[in-house]
Amino acid sequence: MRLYLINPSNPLVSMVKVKESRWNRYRVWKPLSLMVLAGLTSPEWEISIVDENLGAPDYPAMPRPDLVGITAFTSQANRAYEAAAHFRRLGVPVVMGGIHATMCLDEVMERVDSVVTGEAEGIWPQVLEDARHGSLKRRYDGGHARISDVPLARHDLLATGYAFGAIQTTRGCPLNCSFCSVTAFNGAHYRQRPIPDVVRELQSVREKHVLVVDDNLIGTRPEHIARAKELFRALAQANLRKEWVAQATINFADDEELLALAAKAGCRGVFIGFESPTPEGLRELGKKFNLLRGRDFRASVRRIQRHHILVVGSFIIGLDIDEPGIGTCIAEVASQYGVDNLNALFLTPLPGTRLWDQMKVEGRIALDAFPEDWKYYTLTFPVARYKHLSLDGVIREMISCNRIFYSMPRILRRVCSNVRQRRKPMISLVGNLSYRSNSRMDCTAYADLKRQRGHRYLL
Ligand code: B12
Ligand code: SF4
Repeated sequence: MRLYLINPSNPLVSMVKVKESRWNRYRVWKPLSLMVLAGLTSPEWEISIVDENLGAPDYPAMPRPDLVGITAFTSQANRAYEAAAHFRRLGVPVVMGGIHATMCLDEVMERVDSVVTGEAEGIWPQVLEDARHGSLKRRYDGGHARISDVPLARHDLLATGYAFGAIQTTRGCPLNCSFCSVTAFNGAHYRQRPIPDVVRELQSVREKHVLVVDDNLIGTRPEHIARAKELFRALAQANLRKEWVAQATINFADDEELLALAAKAGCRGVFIGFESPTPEGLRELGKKFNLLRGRDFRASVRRIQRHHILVVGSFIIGLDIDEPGIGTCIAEVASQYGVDNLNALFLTPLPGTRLWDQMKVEGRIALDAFPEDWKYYTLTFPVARYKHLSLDGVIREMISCNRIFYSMPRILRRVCSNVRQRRKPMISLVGNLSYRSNSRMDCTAYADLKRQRGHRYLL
């Protein structure tokens, strides 16, 4: 029995973009979901993982599979449907799962044979069994998996050539910010994988550099932090010589022992959502965690960096309180905080979030010719009507934010400080140049967007 597991291409991260800028090599990441599915698949299936981001596959020249499984973030949905249509024309059953299939069930059901919502661990073996007997159901619901059921992902199945490997150590997030789909999809209950499983899996990752995909590596409560420390101790003891980057909330900075252990375990960078430079903005987004009284973001960033860990700060442009000048304000605040990279994104209503419900009711989703328009849901396009910013206005804010933060003098200043503090100056330089080059390419993309969809922003 032959199974293809497909990660559809996305213009944001595909190799096409890598040809435009070689820095983009560092933005093509492994589709961990498919490696996990492969880990759940019994040996009678011969599995090929096809990552279309590595280049367009020649499906007609490939042997006919017995089953196709497709994953997709919302921004990949269109290409997912094209791939599904190709295999369905050949009479091959197609199953789709992942975040988009879960949040847009009806749309996906019209385009594939079977949909799996939620996490796959509890249901995938059943799907395969049904497929083997030619009795696939139209819909399966995996819900939230028991964390001990998460298998070791099949890292051996993907080609080399990626800059980073990938691993997951926890699922879920209790914070439920208005713009984020994680709590809606993975639940508010924070689930941590057994530490021996994580260590064993990391041993099987081929790459030296690894992305820990957890939404919040350390969690929020004392028992979460205690477990994170235990994990870091185990990783250090296993001496795997991996260097990794992860996502965490700002409380990562509050515990010196945690930081020291993380660094010892190989942590070299952390991605932190600051989201908005003002308390009003944080309240609007429901990011209450960042509102802790007395929190000094600059001091927090410095504490993390003292452990030779790079900090990437993420901010969102287009909030209801954002007015002209927000782009400059974010660039200045991010520089004041001292982050090594700034990742500025447009406020985007993703299906399944509270923000989606609110904007839909208010008639503010401008790009809503679905499924075609999903390709713009990369957070790098303004897809909504913003309260105080027109289409041109919000684009101007994004451009000025990136121009200021990624000006050559500021990049050089940051890299010099990385050299002084012995904090991976080469990685910092590559990161800064990659963001700079992409923000330049984005300007062309905005011009195309305005030409093709500009009229849709007028109320
Ligand atoms: C790692 C990650 C990335 C990596 C991508 C790596 C990759 N190629 O997969 C990078 C950094 C590149 C990335 C980029 C983006 N990401 Co991202 N990312 C994540 C993150 C943190 C973890 C994903 C992951 O690997 N999880 C671990 C695996 C095991 O879980 P899983 O993918 O959910 O898979 C399970 C189930 O969904 C299911 N399943 C999945 N696929 C399939 C397929 C079949 C057939 C079946 C049966 C089951 C099934 O089974 C799996 C096992 O239980 C998630 C948050 C999250 N918790 O999911 C956000 C998340 C997926 N990203 C998100 C977004 C918005 C993006 C971007 C569009 C924007 C951005 N700038 O961040 C870009 C664009 C990417 C693109 N390709 O278009 C949103 C997606 C929301 C949505 N509706 O699409 C999420 C949910 C975060 C959020 N804040 O809401 N991302
Ligand atoms: S943005 Fe981060 S902290 Fe907020 S719900 Fe999503 S994963 Fe949790």
